[in-house]
Amino acid sequence: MAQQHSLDKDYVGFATLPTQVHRKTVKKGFDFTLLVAGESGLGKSTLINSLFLTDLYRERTQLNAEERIERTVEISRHTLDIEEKGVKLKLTVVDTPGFADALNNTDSWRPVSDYVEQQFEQFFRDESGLNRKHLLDHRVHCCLYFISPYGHGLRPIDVAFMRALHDKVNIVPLIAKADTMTTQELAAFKQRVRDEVEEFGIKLYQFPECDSDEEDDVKQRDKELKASVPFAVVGSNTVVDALGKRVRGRLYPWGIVEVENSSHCDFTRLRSMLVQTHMQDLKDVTQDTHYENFRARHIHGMAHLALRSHNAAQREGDAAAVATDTEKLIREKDEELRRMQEMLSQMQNRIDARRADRSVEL
Ligand SMILES: Nc1nc2c(ncn2[C@@H]2O[C@H](COP(=O)(O)OP(=O)(O)OP(=O)(O)O)[C@@H](O)[C@H]2O)c(=O)[nH]1
Ligand SMILES: [Mg+2]
Repeated sequence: MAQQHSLDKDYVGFATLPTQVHRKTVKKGFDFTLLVAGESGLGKSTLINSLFLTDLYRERTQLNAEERIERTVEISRHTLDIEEKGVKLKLTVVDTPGFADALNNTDSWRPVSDYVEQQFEQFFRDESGLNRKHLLDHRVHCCLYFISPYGHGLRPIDVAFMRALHDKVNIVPLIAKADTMTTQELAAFKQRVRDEVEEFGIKLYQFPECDSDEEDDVKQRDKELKASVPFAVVGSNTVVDALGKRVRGRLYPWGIVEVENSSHCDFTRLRSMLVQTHMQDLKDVTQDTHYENFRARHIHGMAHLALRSHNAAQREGDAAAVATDTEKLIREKDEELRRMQEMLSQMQNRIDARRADRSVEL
């Protein structure tokens, strides 16, 4: 498969983005923000590095066990400018190291949820401000949520996290370290996760329907993609030798698990979904659904707050507050009137001066 071949080589595949959107955007470049979340040690950083063929965490030092237990949720943002076939992509990866590894995990999702909200707030402020031309958009377009392969499906923390975030961000669930399961175990695990997602009313990112006029192989790939959810992934930053071929993989005494082999895991399906086929849709859903919901909530919240303080001022007979408002309004109107009068008298002076000039000439 030509596309598979290109994925196995030296680039990640976002050069197809121009076909996803209008050419004008190509010049400006694309931006995309991905957030990874899940328990510590599930391979989030490793997978991100594998996805974009880069080492985002070169300077990172390993924490000892004691620090891990005491650490709470931390959030870090890495921005990466990558260029492929003349197409620029500004990729931002938001990592949540240590998620759920503290002893008390109640509300572990809150910092991530707050982070997502803050990005909306920032965008809302910038969008309605004067600096619209240089708008920085850090809104999270996709959240890759890592599910531990060691449990029996979703754990309460997974359910709580996804339910808390599903109205704010596109959630794409992943089964971490899929190399720790056999093919049958993996299939059963995936089914259990799908059932539990349904049972707990979790709203995952919905892949759009494939156009009916698409070619058969596109339809087939789309079907496979949807059937792969939750994506089983394997990450590795080492290149190993597989029958004379250098591949990104994990070397075991009994053989090699190849990260980019679609019969070993869903890594390539996930990557091509993110960068080749669904990046624009993830951004559209973020803008049209999640951001619009935020805006509505935010504006409603602001109006509610204003109304409440107004009512409170009135109810408590706090005439002073109302009077201050009225006074302020009168002062503003006065000022406006004064400026207009000034302008008028200047105009009158100019007209008078011109008339005087003309009568001298005559
Ligand atoms: N078996 C297996 N091990 C993996 C995989 N991905 C990463 N690892 C290993 O798991 C360990 C933790 O990987 P990280 O990428 O640091 O995990 P993380 O989720 O970023 O952890 P925190 O940053 O602490 O939240 C490392 O020793 C990796 O080599 C995988 O797919 N399979
Ligand atoms: Mg990490």
